[in-house]
Amino acid sequence: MNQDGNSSKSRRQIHKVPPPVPPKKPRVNNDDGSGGSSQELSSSESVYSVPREKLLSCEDLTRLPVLYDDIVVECVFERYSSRQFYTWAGPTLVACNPCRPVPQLYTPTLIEHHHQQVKNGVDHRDAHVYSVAGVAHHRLTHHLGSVNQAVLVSGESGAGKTESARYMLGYLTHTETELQQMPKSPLRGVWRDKQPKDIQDKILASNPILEAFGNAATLRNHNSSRFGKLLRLQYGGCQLRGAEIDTYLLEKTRVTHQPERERNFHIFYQVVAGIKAGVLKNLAIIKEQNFAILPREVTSSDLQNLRVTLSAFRLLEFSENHQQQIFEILAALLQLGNISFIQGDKGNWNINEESVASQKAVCGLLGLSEDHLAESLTIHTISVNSAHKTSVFHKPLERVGQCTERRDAMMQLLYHRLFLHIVHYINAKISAHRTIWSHFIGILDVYGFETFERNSLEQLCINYANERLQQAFMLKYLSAEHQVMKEEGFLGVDIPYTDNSNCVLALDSKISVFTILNEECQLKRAVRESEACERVCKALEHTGMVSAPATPGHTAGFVIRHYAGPVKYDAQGLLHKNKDEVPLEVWGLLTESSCSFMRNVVENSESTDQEKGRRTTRKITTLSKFKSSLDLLMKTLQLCDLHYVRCIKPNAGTVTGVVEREYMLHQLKACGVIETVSISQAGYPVRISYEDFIMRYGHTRAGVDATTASIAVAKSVLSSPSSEEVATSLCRFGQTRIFLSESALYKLEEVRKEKHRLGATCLQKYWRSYK
Ligand code: AD9
Ligand code: MG
Repeated sequence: MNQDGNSSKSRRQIHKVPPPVPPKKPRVNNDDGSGGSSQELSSSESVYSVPREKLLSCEDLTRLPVLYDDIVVECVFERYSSRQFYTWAGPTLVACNPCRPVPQLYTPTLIEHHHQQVKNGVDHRDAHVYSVAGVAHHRLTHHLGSVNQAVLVSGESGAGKTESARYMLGYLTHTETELQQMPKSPLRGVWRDKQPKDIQDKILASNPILEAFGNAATLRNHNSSRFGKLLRLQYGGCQLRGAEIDTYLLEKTRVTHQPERERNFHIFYQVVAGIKAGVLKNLAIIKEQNFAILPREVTSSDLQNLRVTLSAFRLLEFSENHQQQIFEILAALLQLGNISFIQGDKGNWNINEESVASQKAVCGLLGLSEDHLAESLTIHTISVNSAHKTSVFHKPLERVGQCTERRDAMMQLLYHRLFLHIVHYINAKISAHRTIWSHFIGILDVYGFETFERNSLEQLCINYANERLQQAFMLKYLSAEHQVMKEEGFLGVDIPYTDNSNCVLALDSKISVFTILNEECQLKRAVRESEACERVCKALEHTGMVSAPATPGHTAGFVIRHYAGPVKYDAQGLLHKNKDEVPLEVWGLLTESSCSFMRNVVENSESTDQEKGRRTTRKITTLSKFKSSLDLLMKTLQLCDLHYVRCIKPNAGTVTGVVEREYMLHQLKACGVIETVSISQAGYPVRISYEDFIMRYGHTRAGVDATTASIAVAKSVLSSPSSEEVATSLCRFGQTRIFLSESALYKLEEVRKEKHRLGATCLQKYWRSYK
């Protein structure tokens, strides 16, 4: 029995036998630190001969003696089975979701342990998400001129991205507190405007609020993030000064439509639970009322979570009045969802008598006139411009679907704007003034690659984001590494990798899926969505990345060959969602509200001219907005040192104790871990030009001519007694740069620091004592 009381026998039942014939020849890791060379196994050697003990103790996949896909997954699998949920793949951390609480993995003692490991520069740090946060923090505060840091957390839905991001934030805020409290800390007492603990608590409090408004229970994850998030922790003078949150693509359609057996955003259930328990009052809702937009039951944990949300609101200085105004909008949304329509004598549509109470409640809560609300939802207003005047005509909507579409558009707009308002307000409370911070550590938690039976615009955006991040990963890491190895003259290093740039081009270049779908949305005439998809297929078939759905009679759409596998996107709803139009009638209604808070929420800076009812020649589509926000994100990431946490789910249903090996392998391949393993064995993470190297470390060695940068001079710097170890095993000399391991860098930095302290004359003495 292991610590969880699970017998190893039960695990074995799902331990599948690996395929007998490997599809590729495995590489043998020569493990001598020289890196680069790879050999083929002789036919007599078995690829399955790595003993279990060796797999279990192998904390870094790049140190496996046999670098073969099945062995890599076997190693992750065996470690997972023995409760070792983290494994390195070179600099990337593979984080397997334990699918159960493991509090002993996330204690202050462990934070301290990892902090010390990073600080002491030990070469082999324990695999843990704390270590990733620790290295990012250490690089920002200690190394070679601070550089912004970003940790990219990726993986499928339910793989553990949000939890990993939360633990990293926990590490960074905890470490900060420790630093502040150290008696001799240079940071003690430097805070003027805000207390450090105060700002940390506020940053932490942003999580429960954003999760209440942006997360929902789905079939894959009971707390699924329905938006992407980049948290940037702002540092000035090595101390945490504040933070800023960027959000991406909130799944606003969930407010009105939830997939079967899934829930709406948590906050709606919290509001209803709060009303029932008498915690929330004066929201024009009676305790017994049911709501069409809440498909599943309110549970006792919703009330508990409401209390957490409320205390986070208080911590972030949302006044009682402000909170009440937010809850009023949420209550109005619940009531709006209950408004239905009935056909009148003349074929026109009216608000159903049964929902008049809801209509009254909505108007009371949002400061609207009842007639204006009814009109906006059921009547089409047409303005015709002639030479002298503009004439306005009213025409009743003909189909009930048009009325519900109006109502849904209003609800989605209102909820999305409320979400943005809350993010904006939180940012105002937690972000530091630009003059007191210079660098940041970003933690990016975005939705992983998605493929369902039916995929729509949301999946297209999400998968596009993943393609871009994967591309950044490859450009900045894989292909760059490849290039560097070649340029530096490390021959024999041939690193094959999957280049997804063709897919990205097919999605967003001049003639691409995005531009064609956007063009179709600009047309004045109504366009059939299936025809638009046919155009996409025809125009892009030659790229090999886009094709028509294979099965005849299948619903219209197109298939894209993503790096993680092909995905078929349905035509239905694609253009409608891309247009994302707010009917002018709805816009007019909301902006004429007597409630100034509501008007402010709706008319925030993100409103486009088009939404404000102004005439524009081009419509801003969902795809173009999303692409712009991603371009901005990629620009930000380009200025950062990137760190990767690849989250892996042991099984599709996130069930405790079940491990599906094939499924794990699929994820390891899809997120590039397998490729990272091949590449990482070839290089050393720290690379410095000879010029910089000599400038920084040249004067630590007496007799070195620090004005000449060359391999020979660099070698002589490293030829001191204390650096012999560095010279022989922890560095390599390329054509233009020196390649160092983390521990080599640490040793050199120590020597340098000591040199400054002791002065040049004492240096020789230091060399001896250091040894
Ligand atoms: V989604 O794309 O937002 O749907 P995530 O964010 O990848 O997804 P999340 O972090 O929410 O997944 O994790 C899903 C669930 O797995 C959590 O609610 C926990 O129950 C469980 N989990 C994930 N990571 C850990 C962990 N390190 N320790 C314990 C975990 N449980
Ligand atoms: Mg999440």
